[in-house]
Amino acid sequence: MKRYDERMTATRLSIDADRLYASLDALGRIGAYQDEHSGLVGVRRLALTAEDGAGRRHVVEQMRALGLSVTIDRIGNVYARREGRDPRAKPVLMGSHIDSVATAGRFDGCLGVLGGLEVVRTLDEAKRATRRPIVVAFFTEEEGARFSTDMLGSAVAARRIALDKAWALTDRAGKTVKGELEAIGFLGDAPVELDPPHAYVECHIEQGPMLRAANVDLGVVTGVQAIAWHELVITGRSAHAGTTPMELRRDPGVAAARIQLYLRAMVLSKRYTKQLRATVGVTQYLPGLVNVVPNRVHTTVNIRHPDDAVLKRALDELVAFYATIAKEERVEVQHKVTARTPNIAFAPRVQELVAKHATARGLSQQRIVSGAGHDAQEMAAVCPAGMVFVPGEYEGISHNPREFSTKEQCANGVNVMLDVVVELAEEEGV
Ligand code: HGY
Ligand code: MN
Ligand code: MN
Repeated sequence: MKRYDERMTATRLSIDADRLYASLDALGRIGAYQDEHSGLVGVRRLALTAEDGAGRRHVVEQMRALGLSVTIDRIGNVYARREGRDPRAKPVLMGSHIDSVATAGRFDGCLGVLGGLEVVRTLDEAKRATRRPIVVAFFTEEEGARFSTDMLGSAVAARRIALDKAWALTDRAGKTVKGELEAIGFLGDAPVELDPPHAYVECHIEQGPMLRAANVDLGVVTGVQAIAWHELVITGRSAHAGTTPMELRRDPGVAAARIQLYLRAMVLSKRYTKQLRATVGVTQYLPGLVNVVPNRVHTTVNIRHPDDAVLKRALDELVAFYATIAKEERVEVQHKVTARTPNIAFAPRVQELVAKHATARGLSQQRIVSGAGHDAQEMAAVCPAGMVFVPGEYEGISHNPREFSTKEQCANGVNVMLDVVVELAEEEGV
């Protein structure tokens, strides 16, 4: 009996890069919008909107056309199963997300889902059965851009977030996750608790500059950094912009500005190894009028660090500063933690498989920690999980219509995912 590696090299399959790229374009046309800043065509498929519903139906149609059995669970996660020689064996799962931020490109998340379908197509064309079933999944609201917490669907599947809590989350218009799942026809009836798969592999764009700058073909992802999201409501007192002396003001806008500058000082300080990344992405002044001192400010803080213990220290300092600001500016600062995940490490075994198959394909590679959150970090709680990163052009910009990876970059990543999945799907055991 030939060793796996010999057999594998002999029959190394490769995906159809044109077909993969065309499928990314086709999905990217659903929810396409003309970006007013860049003039580029971007993607806007916020979770559980009509556009997300259309994107979901488009992908489910492809899953069914491939003869996969499709299951939709109660948080709207979709799993498409290709049977294996041993239907009782735990499946190998590939997946990601197809919901997007409001100013997205066509690669973020979609590469992992459509890449998974391309792996299935390639195996089918080669009449290549695998011992284990293979499942391609997409998870609900990975971005957190509408319902305020990221990796929602995969966190429910991995039991980190309870279903009823997830269902009750609301967007800014007060619409609930459950109501919006129903509205787009994806409130499934399958249980959300995922039976732990044999392993999970996700191919995703890096969304940053490192791999392209190092001129390597792909990233072997070692883990994901620690993440915390806060939503703040800062309440002061509205007043006339002209007649109110500065010393009488209780201006939440000044408080919000001081918080943003304080974050900058924390990032630059040595206390956090200069690896802290802090972003204020949303600031809304109310009533938002040129001649009125605001009475309320809604703002968000997104803060991350490779080491959760360091992030914890930073969060303690930040929350203490909220209290200082409240006192000094005589405002009320309420903050809610809307997302909080520790840094995680991916399974060394899966990392080694990614590295081995990249080498076997003659692809250059480097280890990299993910700065972005991913569904894979939730799957890592229930099974050996890993990621293949694909470089991006234009300094790897993402969450922006300029997001771009070449056909070859995408094909390299999905081919390595194919190799890793096929090897995992032949592994013995339950
Ligand atoms: O925000 C993130 O890290 C991811 O893109 N959801
Ligand atoms: Mn993503
Ligand atoms: Mn994203």
